[in-house]
Amino acid sequence: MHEQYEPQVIESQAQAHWDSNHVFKAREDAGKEKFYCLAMFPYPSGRLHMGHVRNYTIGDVIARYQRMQGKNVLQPMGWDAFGLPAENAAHKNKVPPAKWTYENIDYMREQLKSLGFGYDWDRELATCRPEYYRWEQWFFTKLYEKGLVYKKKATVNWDPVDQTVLANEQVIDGKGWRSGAPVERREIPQWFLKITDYADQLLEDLGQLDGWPEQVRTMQANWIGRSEGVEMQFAVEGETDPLVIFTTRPDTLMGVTYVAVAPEHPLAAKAADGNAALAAFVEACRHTKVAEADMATLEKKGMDTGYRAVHPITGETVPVWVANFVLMEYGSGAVMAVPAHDQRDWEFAQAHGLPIRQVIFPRDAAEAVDLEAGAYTEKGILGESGEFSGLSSNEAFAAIAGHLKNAGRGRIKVNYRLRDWGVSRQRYWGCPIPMINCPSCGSVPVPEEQLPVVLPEDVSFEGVGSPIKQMPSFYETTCPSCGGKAERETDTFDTFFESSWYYARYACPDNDRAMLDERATYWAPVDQYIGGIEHAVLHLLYARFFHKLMRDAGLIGGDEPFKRLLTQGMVVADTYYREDASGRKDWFNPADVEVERDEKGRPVRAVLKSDGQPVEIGGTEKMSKSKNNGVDPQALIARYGADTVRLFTMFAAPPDQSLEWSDSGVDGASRFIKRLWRQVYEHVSAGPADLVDPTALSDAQKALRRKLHQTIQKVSDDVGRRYTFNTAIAANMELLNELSKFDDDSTQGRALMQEALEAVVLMLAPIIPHACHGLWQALGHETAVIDARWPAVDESALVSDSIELVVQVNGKLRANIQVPAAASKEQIEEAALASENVQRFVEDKTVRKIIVVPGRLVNVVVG
Ligand code: ANZ
Ligand code: ZN
Repeated sequence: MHEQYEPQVIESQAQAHWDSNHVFKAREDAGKEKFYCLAMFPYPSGRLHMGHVRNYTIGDVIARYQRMQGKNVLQPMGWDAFGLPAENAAHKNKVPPAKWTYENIDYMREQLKSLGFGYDWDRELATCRPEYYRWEQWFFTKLYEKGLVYKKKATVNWDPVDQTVLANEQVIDGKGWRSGAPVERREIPQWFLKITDYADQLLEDLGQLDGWPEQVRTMQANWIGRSEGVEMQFAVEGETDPLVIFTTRPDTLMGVTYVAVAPEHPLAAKAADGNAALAAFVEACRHTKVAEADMATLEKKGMDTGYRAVHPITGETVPVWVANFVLMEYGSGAVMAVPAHDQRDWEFAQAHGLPIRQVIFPRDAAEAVDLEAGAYTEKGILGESGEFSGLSSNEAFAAIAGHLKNAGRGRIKVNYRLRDWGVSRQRYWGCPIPMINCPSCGSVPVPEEQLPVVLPEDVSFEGVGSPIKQMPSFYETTCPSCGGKAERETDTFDTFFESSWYYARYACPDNDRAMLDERATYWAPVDQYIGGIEHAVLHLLYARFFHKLMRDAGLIGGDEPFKRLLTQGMVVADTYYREDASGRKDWFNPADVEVERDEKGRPVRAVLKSDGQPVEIGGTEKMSKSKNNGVDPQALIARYGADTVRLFTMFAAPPDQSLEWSDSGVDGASRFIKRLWRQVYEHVSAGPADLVDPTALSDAQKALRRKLHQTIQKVSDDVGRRYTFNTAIAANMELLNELSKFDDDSTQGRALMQEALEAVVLMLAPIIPHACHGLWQALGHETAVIDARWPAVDESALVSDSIELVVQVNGKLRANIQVPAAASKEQIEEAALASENVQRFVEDKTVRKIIVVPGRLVNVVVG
């Protein structure tokens, strides 16, 4: 063993051992309990950032721990390789997106390898490869046959100068990112997946996910947005078709004073025909479309259509308005407005002088309702509601729904906020949608034997828009159905499509005859999934949806893809900047700044290293390019080794909380590994050690062994159940401190040191696997630590056979002593008097009496 800890040497030795023995190759084995550990795969942006390092270290620690539990572990890695940045880079550097992507993958793969992550690289996949995406093309055509795929017009961002569709991120302040031209909204035909058919299951099955953070389940539930209400019809005077509305509060029906429709509603269009002012208003709404989330705070604009709607119970008529806060995509695009009890309706009524009529009254008659200030939105008791007056809101829900049903004017209905998933993107670097548009047959799926539809990779990126849209060799084809001339779809899939099923494909990435096989059923579900909270809704919802689709196609078992989910916190760091006269901020990387800190480690003053002049301190923020506060993991690996980087990221914070970057923390992690190394070095330098004989230990040895097994117990719980790797590391540090104070060269002393150091090495092996690989060998093992088992707690070492007693002299606390649990009164008295501190207070005085309170204290009375 080397005296010095040399990370570069140790790390390449350990990695060479893992590689040549294929230790991370996962094989299906029905006789062994499997554990599938997956961290969300990266987009190959060019280099790893600290967020990746943290994510993948957490995954690797869990995977290695589970392996030490004897489980059959699968930990794969791959690339979420399609997406817009590759196209942007292509424009900027004139390299085809494919080349850029593959080069990035090659570089980042080496980075991951240098961090020592235990991946089964034989299962590596990249979603931009035809071997991968052909199966999602195939699956899409199957879903089309099942009626789960359809085409409809949807709005896109259109750049009128570049004549191209823009992704949302390419629209900056309403203008195209390249042309700077104001972006228009256009309606074009696009493909949709019927995720709404699965809304109820997606909601209900959240109940199975008790291994997910509550917060994520709530976010998904809110996104799905189930609401139970009543759908009813208001006849429109002079029209044959009634207006259909959806309400969650049928109890407020007698308080309706107007009806409102969305600007896109057919009735609005009809009213606008011949009404120039209304037509202009409808047109203006189309241009200022707002996100659904902003609807509540929107200024309530609207116009009267002139139509009158007939109340389905009273037969009274109320005006029909067009209102900008009514969404065409939700319910039926029309609402019954109850300004007394709905805040949006109230604001609209206030703005347009419409009547407000209270029909819900507080249960507690003393409670005041101020309809001048806003709507009264609570449930309560009905009043001014004819035959329904006196009912509670809940009773009235049923009574009014029943009444409408009998009259043939309504029914109870469940609505979901969830919308069908639009998967068409007008981008190049994505998976081609496998459809053909035939002038006579319409949309025809590409037949199975013609798949994959391969995306040409060798393209020039001169013009704007997607190259395949200008490439007849790509889009010209014949119709599979009639044999006539036809054109391929040139849109590509939303990249969430690829990431929705990759976890399953890792089970059988080499299958060139089927999307999935029985190996997927063996490995599914993922036992532990790890990734960022930013994916709480979309990615995780789409993957859950896809799993159910694949299940229903008989391709995989189980209802859910991810059994447990860990959402890791952000990596944050201090920011530094200077502001110029125009208020523009120039951000400096923390590595280029000299910082003075207060006793709590907070920066108080900072100067730029290059010019010695002060810079402003901007606070701690998520590492990002825009704030220039990122730390490059590669530089750290080069300087300290991978184990230090891994140890720091796991020690600095629990995995689900933000991790504050600190140079001194990294130094500390490095020093700890060196200390551990030295401790083992000193121990093994003295020659081999015997096995511990628990019956032959002194009290001090027993105490240390108790500490050791208490530590194993705690760390097993921290790593295995609580996932608080930081406290697991802290417990090992504390134990190592005790060990360094334990100076005992006796046979049992050295045996105990051997037992303890082995346990520390095993407990740290998932976190700093390279150092532990070397240390395990140094401790005399023939087999590698990667094949070792997690240390077991020796329960008998935990029971203490000595107890602590307090010793008083004349009633004042003077010492604590350890005595055998079975000690006699005489032995206890003797031990108390023998204590150094007690002797100091007894001195030459006479001991008059000794009182022993068993199990608690000894009082020595002197005089
Ligand atoms: C009358 C009413 C009275 C309502 C009241 C609420 C309170 P959730 O829970 O989100 O489903 N609504 C229905 N369709 C709409 C659309 N297309 N655009 C905007 N708003 C719409 O909410 C359903 C409620 O949202 C419905 O119940 C309706 O207003 C409104 F005291 O009807 B309510
Ligand atoms: Zn045809």
